[in-house]
Amino acid sequence: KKYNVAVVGANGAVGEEILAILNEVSFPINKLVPLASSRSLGKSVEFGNKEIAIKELTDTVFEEEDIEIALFSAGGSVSAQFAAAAVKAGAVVIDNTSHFRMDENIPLVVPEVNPEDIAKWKKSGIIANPNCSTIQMVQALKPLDEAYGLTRVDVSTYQATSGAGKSAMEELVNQMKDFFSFKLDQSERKAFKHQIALNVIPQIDTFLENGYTKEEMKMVNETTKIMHKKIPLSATCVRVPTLRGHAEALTLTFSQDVDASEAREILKKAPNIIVLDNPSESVYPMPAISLEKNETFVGRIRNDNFSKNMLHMFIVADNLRVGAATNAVRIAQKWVEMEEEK
Ligand code: 11C
Repeated sequence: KKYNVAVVGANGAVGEEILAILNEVSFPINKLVPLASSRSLGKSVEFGNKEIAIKELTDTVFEEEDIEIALFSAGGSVSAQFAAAAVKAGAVVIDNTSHFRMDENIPLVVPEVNPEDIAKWKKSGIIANPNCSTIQMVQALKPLDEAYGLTRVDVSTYQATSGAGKSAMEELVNQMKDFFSFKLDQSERKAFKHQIALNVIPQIDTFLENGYTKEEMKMVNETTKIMHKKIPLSATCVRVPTLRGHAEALTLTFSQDVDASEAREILKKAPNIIVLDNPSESVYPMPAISLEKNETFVGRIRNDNFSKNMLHMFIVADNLRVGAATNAVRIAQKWVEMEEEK
């Protein structure tokens, strides 16, 4: 069977990746309908070798186009306004925003970790895609939790500007240009509260009363929901002046002693994980390596110097792909597989 698929926010940073991946994996598409707000009317997107005109996102378009799968990636307020119309038209919504993630009637899925939760989609018609920094982390946590029992996670992130969208990437590039013209002090600072070129900013999203940011609490709450286990987790999320690829330094505590070489072998067998771990040859994950890749890279896997039940590692993934578009398409693939098995 082939499906009528809509991509909402088709010309955004994540939307463009969704289209590229749907094409790469030869997703069974009957008709592809790129949707965006009226501001994008007259524009088109590339799909395979074809240019497809963007249609306006309205309450009626899902019904008119007979959409069966709707991938939303245009911001939480757009999902809040239009997801219900897609569900009403009979589509399954795979939502890449934070809007529905913590709703108890809506599954939050990373296919390598909790694919079984997809079956709960019927309750609401919606499946939520987690935050980018959560997805790559839980992919690495799951096999190690199964082997050793995780009791705590401490994570510091190094997140690329694309996490904040295309305009944030442009802001970094423009600030770098301005630096070389000796006018960085006059650069626009809109996407980030501070200069991002030649700087790092220990704030992603807004602060909550507990002293953590929303991004940091997403990592806590989403991990609990995806892993079906309350794992004490503390995150420090930092924006760094890269364009693509989020990096994370993880400190993991287990209920038993753990051996780094054994953990390395476990991770090598884990789905969609690539171990890059040869420090003597300076081989380890870096954002530049992750670009346009659909795997999460893990390296610097080492025992703690003082506690036998702790491991440290460094993980990197393309936030627009693994952290967003690839995960959404993998959910769609799994959904198709499950529906067709019925
Ligand atoms: C960032 N993680 O890097 C954010 C972007 O909840 O889907 C993704 C926000 C989200 O800025």
